[in-house]
Amino acid sequence: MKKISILGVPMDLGQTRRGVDMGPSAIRYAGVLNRLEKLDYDVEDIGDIAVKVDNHEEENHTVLKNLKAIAKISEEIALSIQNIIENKRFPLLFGGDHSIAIGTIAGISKYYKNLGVIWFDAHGDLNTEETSPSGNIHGMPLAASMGFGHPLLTGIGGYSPKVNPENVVIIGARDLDKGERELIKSKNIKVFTMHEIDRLGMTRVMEESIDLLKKKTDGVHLSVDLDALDPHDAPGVGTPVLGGISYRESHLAMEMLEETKLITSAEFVEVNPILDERNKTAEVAVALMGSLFGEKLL
Ligand code: 5AB
Ligand code: MN
Ligand code: MN
Ligand code: MN
Repeated sequence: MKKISILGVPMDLGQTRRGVDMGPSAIRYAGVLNRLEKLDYDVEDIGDIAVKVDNHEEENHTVLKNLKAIAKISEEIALSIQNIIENKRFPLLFGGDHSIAIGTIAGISKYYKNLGVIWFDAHGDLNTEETSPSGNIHGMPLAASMGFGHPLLTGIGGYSPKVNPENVVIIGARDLDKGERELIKSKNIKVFTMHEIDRLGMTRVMEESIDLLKKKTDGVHLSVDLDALDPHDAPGVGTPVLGGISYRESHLAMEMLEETKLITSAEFVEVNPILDERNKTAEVAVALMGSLFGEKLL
């Protein structure tokens, strides 16, 4: 597909650090449009989804912060995505915090019988209301997409689940909560932690991931949380964890995905320019998009 539609979601309600709502601007400022147009794509930027919270509407008998606002915005994301797909364009989203993935996947999954998901992240994002140590919904989108969690989050788009746990691959994990480990084991979710990346190398990790998803899925969504990378390479994130994926390893991963043409939608999330060093993390995100869409070194 040679047509891309960019959608920004300046969401910061899924966590408590200020600034991640400026992620879409930072990524645009880092030159994403130019970069993709140079690769001969027809790129359309449809702007940002409005993010608002009405504190009177939120209930205090749930630990889930900003639950109603996030559910409402997720429905809007899902509708925008459907529009993009119906126009036969590739949906490319800029976050915002990772809670936006609930809406993204809800919109995308309608068009695929057997959607796969590749989740680059230091975290599992597999918490539910019961297991979350923080109440922050950006730690829950992958669980919600598989049908685990609060009905207001799992039911976006009017159906659940969106993704079969067998079609999910997590890459880069190094900070998993107890409840997340239990869900990984009980649902048999494929996780390449930093240990496997160190041990097997990114080449083999990507070969195995691609192999697994190619066989049984009819579309694959790529969700990149910039905190998957090592904080030295991507410092502008709200929940950095030492010992992450290197700049080159992350590029290799994108290059291998590009070679296989496996990816049918993508999002880049958790870029927080206030915590960043001179827009470095947004620039890394844009460089990764370059590789994902076919930039070559030679
Ligand atoms: B991110 C934590 N597991 O649930 C939680 O950045 C962190 O989207 C979640 O991966 C990090 O609060 C969410 C401790
Ligand atoms: Mn993360
Ligand atoms: Mn995440
Ligand atoms: Mn984070």
